[in-house]
Amino acid sequence: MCALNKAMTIAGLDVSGGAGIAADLKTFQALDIYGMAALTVIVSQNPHNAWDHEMFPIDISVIKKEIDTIILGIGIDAMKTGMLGSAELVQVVADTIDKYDLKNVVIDPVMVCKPMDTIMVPEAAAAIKELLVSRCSVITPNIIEAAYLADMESVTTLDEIKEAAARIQDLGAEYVVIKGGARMAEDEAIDVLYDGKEYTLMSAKKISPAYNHGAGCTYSAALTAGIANGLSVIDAAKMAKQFVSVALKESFYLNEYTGAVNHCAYKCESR
Ligand code: PXL
Repeated sequence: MCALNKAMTIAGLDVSGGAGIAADLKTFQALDIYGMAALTVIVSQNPHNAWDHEMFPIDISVIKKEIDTIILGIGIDAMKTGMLGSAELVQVVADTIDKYDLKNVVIDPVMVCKPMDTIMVPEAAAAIKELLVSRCSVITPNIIEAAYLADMESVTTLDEIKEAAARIQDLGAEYVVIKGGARMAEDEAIDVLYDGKEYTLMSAKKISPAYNHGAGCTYSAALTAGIANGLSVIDAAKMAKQFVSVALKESFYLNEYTGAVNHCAYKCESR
């Protein structure tokens, strides 16, 4: 066996295992990446109260130590962010990118969580727009997050997605991938990648997966893994689209409130 390439996620723990660092590390493993995680917040779900989500932030001083362990202690080929949860932590991530001159940085803005479509922590969202968009290689908003970042009323059609991608790229992101997904108006689930010059459309048949919890995290983790393994951003985005489409197709029941996308399905399919 040879050594694996390495990736870091700075994200929250979804205790139910479907989203956040759980999705990221499972996806890294499935794509032959050695994954490491700096934990930002614990999200637990209450089985006695309709799966109500509760958030428990980790102290910023602890998160800084986690990041140092990974970056100074080991080193990475690529990184991603997920739920950061506070403007203060967004600033720490921005400073970390600058201090270590990090490349291959994927920002998954995680401003909304299904089934809600409202921005969870407005100050953190504003900080992501101000501090992280211009520091990343790729940003991967869904259409709600894209509308926020692009300052548009709504983003649902393909033309609106392209307009939003151009506006976000203008804020300084090298590449923008807007995950059209099930929320978009078209018949297909289309992801739009924009590099400032050309649009690349990645389309999949819109399936009605049984469960889609964690799909966004899984997509951006697969993209990060592809980049960590040396793929171009465009090839990594195409592979990530495949990875998440298969994971959605093979999603499965966990309990009466939720189910999971299947992080093993892509590997099984390509065997
Ligand atoms: O899917 C968004 C998301 C990201 N990160 C964590 C979450 C969720 C949604 O529940 O819990 C930790």
